[in-house]
Amino acid sequence: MSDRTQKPGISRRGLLGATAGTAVLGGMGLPRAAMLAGTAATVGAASAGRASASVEDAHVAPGQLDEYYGFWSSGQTGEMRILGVPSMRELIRIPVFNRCSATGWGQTNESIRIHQRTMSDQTRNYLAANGKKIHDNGDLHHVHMSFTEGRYDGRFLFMNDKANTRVARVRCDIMKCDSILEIPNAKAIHGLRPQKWPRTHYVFANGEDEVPMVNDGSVLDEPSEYVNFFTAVNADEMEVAWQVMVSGNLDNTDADYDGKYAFSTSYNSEMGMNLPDMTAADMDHVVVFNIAAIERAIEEGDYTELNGVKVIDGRKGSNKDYTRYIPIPNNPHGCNMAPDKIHLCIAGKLSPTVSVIDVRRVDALFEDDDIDPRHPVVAEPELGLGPLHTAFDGKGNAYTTLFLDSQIVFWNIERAIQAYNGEDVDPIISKTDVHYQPGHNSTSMGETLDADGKWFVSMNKFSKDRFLNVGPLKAENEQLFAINGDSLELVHDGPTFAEPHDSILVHRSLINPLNVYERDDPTWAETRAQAEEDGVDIDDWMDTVVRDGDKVRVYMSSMAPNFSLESFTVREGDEVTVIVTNLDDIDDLTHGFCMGDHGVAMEVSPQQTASVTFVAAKPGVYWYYCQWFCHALHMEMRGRMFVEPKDA
Ligand code: CUK
Ligand code: CUA
Ligand code: CA
Repeated sequence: MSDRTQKPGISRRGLLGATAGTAVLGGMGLPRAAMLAGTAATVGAASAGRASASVEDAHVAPGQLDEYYGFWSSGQTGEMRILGVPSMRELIRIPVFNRCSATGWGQTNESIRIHQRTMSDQTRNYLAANGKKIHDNGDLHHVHMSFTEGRYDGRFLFMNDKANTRVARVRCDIMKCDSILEIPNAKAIHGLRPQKWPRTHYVFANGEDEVPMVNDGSVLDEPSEYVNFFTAVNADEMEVAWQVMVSGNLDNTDADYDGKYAFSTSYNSEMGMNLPDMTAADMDHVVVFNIAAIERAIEEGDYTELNGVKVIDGRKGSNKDYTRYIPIPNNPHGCNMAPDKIHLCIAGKLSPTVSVIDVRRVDALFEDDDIDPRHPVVAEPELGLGPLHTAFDGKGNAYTTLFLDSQIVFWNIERAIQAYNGEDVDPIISKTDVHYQPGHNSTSMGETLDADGKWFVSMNKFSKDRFLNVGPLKAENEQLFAINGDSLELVHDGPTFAEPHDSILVHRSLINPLNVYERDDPTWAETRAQAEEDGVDIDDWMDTVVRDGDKVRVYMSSMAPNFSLESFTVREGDEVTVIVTNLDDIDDLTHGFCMGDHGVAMEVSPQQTASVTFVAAKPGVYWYYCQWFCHALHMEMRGRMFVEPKDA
């Protein structure tokens, strides 16, 4: 252990692994041209010369690094996970909407500020009435990276919370959530996608659940008064840019490669309030959002303001150029734009079909009022039972999950178009069994112009008998396949806790996180401002206790294997804030701070400042300790808090 405290500066792997491309991409806020040059060069080099992958390629020996980062959503666990692909080793979990015992996410002042920045008064009051400051659950379905000109730019990851109607952002330089945005008006943010072209200025987010336009209790069981909202989030500011009121509900969404349109599936065009009503119609629809027309409406003032948001009426029959509705069978679900820049695949769910929309034919819907609203549909292959989502290999092929059949259909888009035009061709190349009931799937770089057709992941909702029995609640199962010629070869079963919902596979050349925080990181800007007021320099060794009425601020540093304070004293009932800076500045030397018997713990990574606040309500002696194994003398890295009785 002791050699870890010698400061190597830069690791051997860092030196060996660095290329011009990764070095350029590592910095945030670099000129776009530089980032793009880096992207094209490194991805091109990595994927050149090989069209597909094989079983042998899946073996990543101990000590070797994976070629792809997999960014995974976790469904009802509310966190993001990072896996290495193709090894499928889980590398780390990034808490976002959930509370995390290890890192203190949802408990540190820094993370609570991120949670509360855009919190509405209703939410704040609701939480306060329940003795809470934040929601500590979330339902994170979809993780997507920011784009520049149709390619991942390595800056941010965006994700939804269906449970509490939020959108969050993770910074890829530190792999931490830096923003959580509560979306007004809409309910249950489900489908989420960043704009691909020219860059991710917007993140599009679908509201799935129908509610009264003003949801204050004045309207209850009157579904005819209910509406749904499509939201464009300004991805740079993490603020709502605008919303569009739509007919029917909204499920999944994607954007084109031209920056003209976004598309959303709707399974409840009926506006039903129960299952029979939601599935009554043969046709539901895809809503097309005309971005330029909507932006013009905002400029020209054709909106109403609702809870501080500019809302445009894009409902059927509003006869404006903001939206169009394309009829699609039957409770459609997945919405996936192909990297050929032309074809959008809509999975039929209750219909055994995938409807292929040619986005070049969408213009006509806005130009010609008498046109068949299905004019953009150029193929509708029948693939099997329960099609949910489609992924792509960049070679004109598509891979669709069949939930009910527990299969992946590997099919060709061009051949599906030929069949739709009456030619005698079968678009299906092969079908592969998966275990069991797949929802999402993903391919390496598959939702970008760099789709490379090497790896395929099926995220399955059931594992059934696939693993040792662990009781009534079973693991779920994500399976990795090598895309090998005309078939998918299973190379890995990955049991996971709830739930392997969705993922993206990003070439490692695009990601280069920091090993050590930069001291001017904005995460603790407010903590720094408070320290300056208290005359404490949080960048330096600090061992100061500041009393401010019944508030006490305890400033301490950590440097393996010591805290700067071996004890401090407070009075019963004081509100105590402990601020810790980790002054160690070498890779992988994280400390923690845990206050025993107070339910308080947090991560303090190299060069990070973190703080946590609690009320010292129990007189006595309490030990605080470093809860992150850091040194041979980690167990000894502890100190005492003395809580004096109030009347002493
Ligand atoms: S939705 Cu779950 S399987 Cu929430 Cu991405 Cu399709
Ligand atoms: Cu510091 Cu363990
Ligand atoms: Ca329906």
